Amino acid sequence: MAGSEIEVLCEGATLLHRFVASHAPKLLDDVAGIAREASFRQMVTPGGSAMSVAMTNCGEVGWVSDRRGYRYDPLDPETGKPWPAMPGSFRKIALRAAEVAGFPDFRPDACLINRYRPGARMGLHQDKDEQDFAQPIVSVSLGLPAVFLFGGVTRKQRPRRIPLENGDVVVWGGPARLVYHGIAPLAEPTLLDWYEYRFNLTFRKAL
Ligand code: MD6
Ligand code: FE
Repeated sequence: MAGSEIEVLCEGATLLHRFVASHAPKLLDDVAGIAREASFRQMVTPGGSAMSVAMTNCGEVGWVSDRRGYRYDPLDPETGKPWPAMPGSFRKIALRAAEVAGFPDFRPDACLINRYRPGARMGLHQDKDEQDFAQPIVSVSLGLPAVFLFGGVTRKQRPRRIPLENGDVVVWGGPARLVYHGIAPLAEPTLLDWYEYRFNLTFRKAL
């Protein structure tokens, strides 16, 4: 985590290049452990269509979507059981990244885990299901590369296209907390890619 390049995307949003690249195998192993208890599933939007991204969660609460809307739920609706605990490795990295980016008091209680196959995408959205917008969001990219779409606080602003690689961490908060963002359809892997999927860990203080 030492010496990685820091790029300010806008006031409040920071990209820490390759910040956790050396920890990727351990983090992916922890993802596999979580998925054994709470499997990846394609959730349904309130509009009724299945999302192309498969999701699971760890932590005190998990982000879920269904016909009724978006919410944080302490129980996995598929099993009726609490979400797996947030691994120490996850928490440590999230706190360290937040601190480096200028948010020393981050207290994440939720970690959404997204899994993208080639072709999967996430449309432009704001993260606004959390109670306290004073807390930042820490977002860790693992596996296949992706293009992050990074817009403005209104939907009208045309998004910038920011390449994200294995081990990159984006931290945003403050004036950037409600910026519109998304992920462009994931490209097919090339012969030089090691991974089959992109995983994204999104740490938040939800409650
Ligand atoms: C993703 N990320 O990277 C989707 N949201 O797979 C997000 O939606 C996101 O990266 C809030 C803050 C950072 C993010
Ligand atoms: Fe988001």
